[in-house]
Amino acid sequence: MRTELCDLLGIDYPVLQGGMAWVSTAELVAAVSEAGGLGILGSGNAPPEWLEEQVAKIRTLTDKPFGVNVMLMSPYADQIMDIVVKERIPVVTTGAGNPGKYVSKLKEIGTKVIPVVPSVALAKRMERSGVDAVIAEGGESGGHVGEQNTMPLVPQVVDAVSIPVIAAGGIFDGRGLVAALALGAVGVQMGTRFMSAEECVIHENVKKLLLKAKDRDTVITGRSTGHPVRVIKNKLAKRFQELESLCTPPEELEKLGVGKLKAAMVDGDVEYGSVMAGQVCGMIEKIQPAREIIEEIVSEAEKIIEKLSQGR
Ligand code: TUI
Repeated sequence: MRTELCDLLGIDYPVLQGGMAWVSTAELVAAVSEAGGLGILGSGNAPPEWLEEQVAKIRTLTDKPFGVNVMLMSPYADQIMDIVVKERIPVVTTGAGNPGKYVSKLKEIGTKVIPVVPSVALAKRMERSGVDAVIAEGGESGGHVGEQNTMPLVPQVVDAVSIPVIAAGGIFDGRGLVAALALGAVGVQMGTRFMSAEECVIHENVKKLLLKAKDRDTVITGRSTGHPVRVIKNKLAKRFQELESLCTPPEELEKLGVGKLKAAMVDGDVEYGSVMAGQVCGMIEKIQPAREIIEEIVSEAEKIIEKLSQGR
């Protein structure tokens, strides 16, 4: 199963692993890239030294292409981009903002630039700034979310730009991959599915929670702060909702969120930590190697395409 995305990025399958702070570290990134997808390191709010160390580790584990996700709200975003340039990272994805000011420098050194866009307007702006592709991510995804959902967003972005479009948000298996291709995307990005990978270093408590999760177990909090995030419902999410219903000032709510993603993913505090995950968490049934995840998705997609083409 090859699409133009495979040629653009030098990968075997049109499957990107979403860059997730505290979740997609060197081990997972290398495993996904070794299996023929594109592993993407989640730099979140990490300092530049952390990135250098992780990039060095990835390079000891794989020679395959990989990416770094730059979270543009990070106080270190400029320094992280400097390291990306210095290390000549093959692919950069961005989230939570407009990466326009970095594009020309990245293109100069041959890095492929692929921003996440939550709207047609930003997709068009990004195309004009010279990026290689966009990831149209719907609000079914985990973490920081836009307002549009994947099913209406992807075809509208596909119609609005001439560069390749990757679909994200709510994609879990071969059915999601085929649906994304049907909407005009050249591939998919999946985050939550890869949280169930053996190589994903998140705390056991989070993996157990994901295995138990059902379809209605996530909620979006933080709309009133301008930074809405989808998380698994727990005591922290409930507290957030209560405070938001009392019109608590955004600064106070922001304070409540500080350090909570690490508390969940690294320390395993699944009650008072921020367990960011997408709506597909209800489909997680097992922990398995990243290679098996990718092979399952691709073979399921191929079977579906064959079945559809035979009118069955
Ligand atoms: O970035 C993500 N997901 C994330 S980042 C993150 S770290 C975080 N921690 C606490 C609070 C907030 C974030 C956790 N999950 N996904 C990609 C994504 N980007 N989704 C939505 C957007 C986005 C939103 C607005 C991209 C661009 C944008 O542009 C606004 C503008 O400047 O035009």
